[in-house]
Amino acid sequence: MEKKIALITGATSGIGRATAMALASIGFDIIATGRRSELLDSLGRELPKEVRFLSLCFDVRDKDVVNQQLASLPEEWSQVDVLVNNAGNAHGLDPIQNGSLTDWDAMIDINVKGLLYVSHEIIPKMVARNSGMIVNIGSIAAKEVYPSGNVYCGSKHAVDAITQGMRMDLNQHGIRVVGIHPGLVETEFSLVRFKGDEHRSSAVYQGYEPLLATDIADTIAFAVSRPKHVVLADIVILPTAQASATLVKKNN
Ligand code: NDP
Ligand code: 8X3
Repeated sequence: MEKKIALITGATSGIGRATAMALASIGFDIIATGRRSELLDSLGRELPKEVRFLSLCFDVRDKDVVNQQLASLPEEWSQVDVLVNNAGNAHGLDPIQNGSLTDWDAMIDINVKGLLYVSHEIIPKMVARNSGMIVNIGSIAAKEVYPSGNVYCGSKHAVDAITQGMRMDLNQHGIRVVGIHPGLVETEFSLVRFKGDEHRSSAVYQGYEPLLATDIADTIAFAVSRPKHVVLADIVILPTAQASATLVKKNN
């Protein structure tokens, strides 16, 4: 049987990296993207030898580069069966009146426009084949809003709306669209949000057991391996200690 290809954005760390490993372990060849080429290289070295691996180093904010990288995929990589739109982050956690335009641009440009730029290159080829799956990584912040989460929550609500829209428009082409919405997962997420402040970022995950990137990756692997007549359309995954975006039971 011909091996299938998964393209995972933001595969240099956290959920994306774990997803690349999980999909490789269930038989996918992997296209991994991100901006840190050395981390893409180390992912390639960790994958089993029988897994074909292509790394593409680019910033999802640059639509010309996204087009250049994805429109001209080598023939043997051009049929992407599963696209995991994972690249994204929060930048800052400030009340709206103190918000930074740079942070707002980053979140809208990466989480929303970046997802669209990548999808724009891949979807037409799926439509031409009447086959494929798109997994969009939203968040509990796509379902709820929390204080000072304003623009991040807005960007993830947009991902949720775009995911629903994709499912409607691609339905007639047999393309399955999955929304995955994690709660608190311990990755580099908070380190990026708090601009490298390790003390502040590690505090986010103290006093309870957060999700691991592998918890999300395992769920994605389960979703992509369902039979063709099944789509896990919308999945919220929380740590047991978390009841909502604002309610986490801590042991202190
Ligand atoms: P990480 O910071 O560990 O990973 C983020 C990934 O996105 C990295 O691989 C990073 O790669 C990539 N990325 C960020 N900006 C860009 C860019 N401009 N161009 C290309 N790639 C980029 O965080 P997570 O693994 O936690 O986050 C993955 C997704 O999960 C995000 O969409 C996030 O919003 C979502 N999420 C995370 C949760 C959490 O609690 N951790 C909960 C809910 C959702 P590089 O820096 O090399 O470019
Ligand atoms: C990441 C989870 O609650 O920090 O999307 O927004 S949260």
